Amino acid sequence: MTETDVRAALRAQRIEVPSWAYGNSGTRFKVFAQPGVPRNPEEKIADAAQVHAYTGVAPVVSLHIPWDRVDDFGKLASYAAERGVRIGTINANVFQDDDYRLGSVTNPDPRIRRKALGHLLECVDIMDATGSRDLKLWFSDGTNYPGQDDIRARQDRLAEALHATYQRLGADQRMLLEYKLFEPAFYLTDVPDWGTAYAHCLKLGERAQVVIDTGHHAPGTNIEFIVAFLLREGRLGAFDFNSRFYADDDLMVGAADPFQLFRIMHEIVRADALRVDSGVNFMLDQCHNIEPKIPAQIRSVMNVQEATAKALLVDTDALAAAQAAGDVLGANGVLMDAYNTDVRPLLAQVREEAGLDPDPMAAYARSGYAERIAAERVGGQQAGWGA
Ligand code: LRH
Ligand code: MN
Ligand code: MN
Repeated sequence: MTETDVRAALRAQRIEVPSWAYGNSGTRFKVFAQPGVPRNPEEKIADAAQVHAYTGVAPVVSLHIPWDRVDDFGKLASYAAERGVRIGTINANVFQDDDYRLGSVTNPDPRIRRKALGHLLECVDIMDATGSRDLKLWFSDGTNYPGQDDIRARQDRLAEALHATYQRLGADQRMLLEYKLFEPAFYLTDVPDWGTAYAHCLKLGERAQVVIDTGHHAPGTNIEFIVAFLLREGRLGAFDFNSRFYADDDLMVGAADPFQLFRIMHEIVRADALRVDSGVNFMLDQCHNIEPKIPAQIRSVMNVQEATAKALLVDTDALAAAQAAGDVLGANGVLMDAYNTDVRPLLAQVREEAGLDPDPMAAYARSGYAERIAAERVGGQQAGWGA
């Protein structure tokens, strides 16, 4: 790839941000309120628009329902457009209702299963109103004790709900199924891994795709293998990017393990899946419990850009030659050369060429936006957890 091609690919890259990153969040021990956090979905979108204004690559905001419920989603979409962004993925939420204690779509009680399915279908109505392509499904469903429920029956119930939801999708809409090893269920999770998600998606049809949330694996899992495999099968629909040290920490992507992020982006570039029309959606799914939220989102976007730039700089000819020759150290050296390149000057140049400040963090800090929202907004909304 020539340097011009690399710069063009970086300019064209798109990263979607989550509405919930801008609200107050925390752990089950404490939610620390921050000054100026959004009081409603409109203000979350306004904050997301700031991230796009300074990075130029984050024009899409993902919603979580009911956290972002409004009366008129068409109007919310117009509001987003006025701010220079658009509404992207709609995330369903069947994990915060007392009825879901024993599961949502896998619950042994058919009444509760119907209620959960009703919510999933309502999310597709919302997609119709916002013009969204993707419905993202993550189920907290699972059990805490061996014998608590029948593992196979729960898979049947899950398949039934997925099928009904898939049937409701419009021709241009997709269903993205997200897996997670554990939490909140501690013994069994009904969609615990990519294999389970992939098998359900295969049965549903081409517009059912797997989501990789980078924080949802056992420690030591080779995530780039999963990326490569799903890309090869045409079933990688999206990422929820974040980083983790222990479990589902939801820290800033690229903070815990920038090398892993580079390895993931290397597989993306290798499969030519960086293109906006590749079908792979690159989303952040993070919480900023102690750090200021808008700068943390800007930093996260920059971290993805840096990993991407390094992946684009891999000398693919030299890598292929070393691999073909069985040159173990040579091949590894090619990859490490790219990873160890300081790409910050290149990205600064890309931003300047796009008419942006080369330093988005400093530009945002200078803008006075943080001080303005702190003064204007009183009584900010919690992101969703424990609300
Ligand atoms: C589950 C998850 C999923 C939810 C989000 C808030 O852990 O990653 O994507 O929608 O967190
Ligand atoms: Mn997620
Ligand atoms: Mn998660």
